[in-house]
Amino acid sequence: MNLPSSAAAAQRHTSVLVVDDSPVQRAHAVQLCRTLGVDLVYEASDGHEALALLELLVLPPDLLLVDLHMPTMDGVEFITQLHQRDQHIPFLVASSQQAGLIHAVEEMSRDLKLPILGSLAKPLVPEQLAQALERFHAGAHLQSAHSGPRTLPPITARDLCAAIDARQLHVHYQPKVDMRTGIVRGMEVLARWTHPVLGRIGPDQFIALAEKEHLIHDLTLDVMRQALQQVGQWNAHGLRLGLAINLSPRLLGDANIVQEITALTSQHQVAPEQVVLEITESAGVEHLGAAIGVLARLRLKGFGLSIDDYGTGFSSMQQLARLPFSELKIDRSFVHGAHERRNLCIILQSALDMAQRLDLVSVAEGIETMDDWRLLQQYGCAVGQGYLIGRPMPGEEVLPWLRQHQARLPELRRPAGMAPAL
Ligand code: G
Ligand code: G
Ligand code: MN
Repeated sequence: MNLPSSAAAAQRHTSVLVVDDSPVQRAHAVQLCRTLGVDLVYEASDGHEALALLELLVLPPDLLLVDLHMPTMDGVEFITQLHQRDQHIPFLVASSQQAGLIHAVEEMSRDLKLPILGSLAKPLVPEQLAQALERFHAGAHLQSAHSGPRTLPPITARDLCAAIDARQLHVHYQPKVDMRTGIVRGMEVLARWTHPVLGRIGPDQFIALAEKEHLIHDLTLDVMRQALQQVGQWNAHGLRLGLAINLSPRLLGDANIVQEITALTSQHQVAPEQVVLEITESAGVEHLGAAIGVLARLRLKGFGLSIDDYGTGFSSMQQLARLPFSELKIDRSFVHGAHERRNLCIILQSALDMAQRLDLVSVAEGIETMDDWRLLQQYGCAVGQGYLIGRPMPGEEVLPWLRQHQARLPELRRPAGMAPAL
């Protein structure tokens, strides 16, 4: 066997715990680890046994190799339990299960910020295990292990309130483009906060706080004011870009919001038809009756209404049928990597099919690669958004970006021979 990395691995005194119920597979994994220079290999035949062993060991192993399908305690429960016990040992999933299931475990792990290194198909192949060990030694696990909750001083409602008053919140713009031509349809407005001490704080850290502490109203109006002012300026220069603004469902309980939003748009001479309100679903709708009324009135005034993050949580079919939406924005978890994942393709196709039947403009967010872009074009998605097209950027970068984007249109255009599937 020609294994150049084995010698390198050997110098590092690695210990591995193999968790697998099949004696044959386990023996194979143990043997491979030894061949690759791992100097201490432990074994367990299911999650319970592994947890018991880990309690006994004074020095935990550096790495776990975990099978998924095992009797009594399966691999998923095992890694979840480890997490609950605050044991953050990097692990590799080794499984003969179908790709969709393994992907789901990877996603769950990333979501929970577990130190997953990756997954290997069984039976294990020496080269792949060697590469995984190399990645481990290169510190690939450190990123996920340390990207967990940051231990910064907690942000308080007071900080946020002061920031809104002190105009520390500003906005970035991310393009939404036509998927047939690549031409820009509009810009989504995303709130940003630069704290004088803590630096940049992401909306994932302050939107939920704003919702909980009744600051979302003032925050949203501040964001809207800034964006409308910008769009008013662009309009004045003959550049007519649509605007997409995130609207928390919490705001839909307040009937005044319709009046406040329309007052702002007319003040900046922006037509409601130029604005799409993306209803995010970070918080549920409290008074559905009142919310439907507010949405209906906004729609009657001419605003577009988008259901954001479709496919996660609150955007159930029932809601879609009851609320007067004009756009369906498919969550990026169904978009990113779809070209290589059959399950995602199926979900995408059915979401796009439904959007078409309900006469909604379909939008895919989180497009990062040309492969995913082409796939969505083929499926007939109307509008696309994502890092492939453009990252969120400050207002002053939009004009230079637009000029550069112009040069990419031939590449982005739907190929002549490609007939949309829908
Ligand atoms: O770029 P990004 O990290 O900016 O945004 C993270 C999340 O925060 C997105 O889901 C977006 O919908 C939400 N978000 C960003 N800006 C606003 C805003 O002004 N209002 C609301 N309600 N949500 C926002
Ligand atoms: O849920 P909402 O549509 O409001 O989400 C916007 C969020 O998505 C922002 O945090 C933005 O920075 C992020 N985002 C936009 N495009 C991409 C992308 O292509 N990939 C990833 N991972 N995030 C993206
Ligand atoms: Mn959005």
